[in-house]
Amino acid sequence: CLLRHDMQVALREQQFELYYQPIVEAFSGRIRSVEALVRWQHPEHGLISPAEFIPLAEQTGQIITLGRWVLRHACQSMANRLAQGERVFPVSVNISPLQFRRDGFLDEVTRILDETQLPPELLELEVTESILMRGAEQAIALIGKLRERGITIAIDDFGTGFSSLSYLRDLPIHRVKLDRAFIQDILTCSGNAAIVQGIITMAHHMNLQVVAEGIETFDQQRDLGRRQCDLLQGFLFAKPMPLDRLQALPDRLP
Ligand code: G
Ligand code: G
Ligand code: MN
Ligand code: NA
Repeated sequence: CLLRHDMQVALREQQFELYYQPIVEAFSGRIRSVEALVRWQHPEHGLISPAEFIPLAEQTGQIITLGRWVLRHACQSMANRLAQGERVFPVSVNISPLQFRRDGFLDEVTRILDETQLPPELLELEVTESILMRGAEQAIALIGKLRERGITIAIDDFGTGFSSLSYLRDLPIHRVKLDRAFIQDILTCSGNAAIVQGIITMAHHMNLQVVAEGIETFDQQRDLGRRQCDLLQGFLFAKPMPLDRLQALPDRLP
């Protein structure tokens, strides 16, 4: 498989890089954290989207090596900036279900935090509810241990899976991220607006924060603000960008 080989080369020759997208407080626009999003700068095919190569990496198992690189690189980059006295944000890293379920994931995270000296409070992990599909009890226990270490845990793409909502009650997470599919037409689709409002109300009753993804317009921002959504992310505030460009952003967006 060509891509499998290409990915091996890419890992060795550092063709991957991380972009970061700000996540802002809904009522103030203040940057509260950043999500790390991997990019592949392929020497022949140019920039390849993770939407293409993450599923492939999951099929070949290379997501384990790539995921470890992403986690280490995100932690190291933030820790370096901290050491240099620069402005830092908690960094949110996407974790594939394969990576999460693999034996030794907790040790791997612990080792990376040790080696990079990143304070655990500056690390957030984004997992999807699919981690519950096989071995929900194990997943819940692991999330509890990560949380005990001081790491923040978010459920990504919330509302798009097929799990029962009652699992939220048993998961020791900090926040949920509303999928952009619900946000896209929130102003015109009363069904999606009702789902979003229901999730926000339910999450707050469980002391969870809610992040809305894919905010592209001021009207969406205002609407989510009125619905008491806590945090917002989307092109309205900033697109994913290299770390050095984050430094140039004002405290408040847009
Ligand atoms: O950045 P972009 O919107 O193109 O990302 C497309 C998809 O790839 C999203 O679903 C995002 O969660 C996923 N993705 C981006 N970076 C990573 C990563 O480092 N690890 C994993 N597992 N998924 C990622
Ligand atoms: O699955 P996940 O939530 O990790 O995916 C994040 C992806 O969403 C990234 O690839 C990012 O580029 C994309 N994204 C972020 N903000 C917006 C937005 O406002 N509009 C659209 N269309 N995509 C966005
Ligand atoms: Mn994500
Ligand atoms: Na998402």
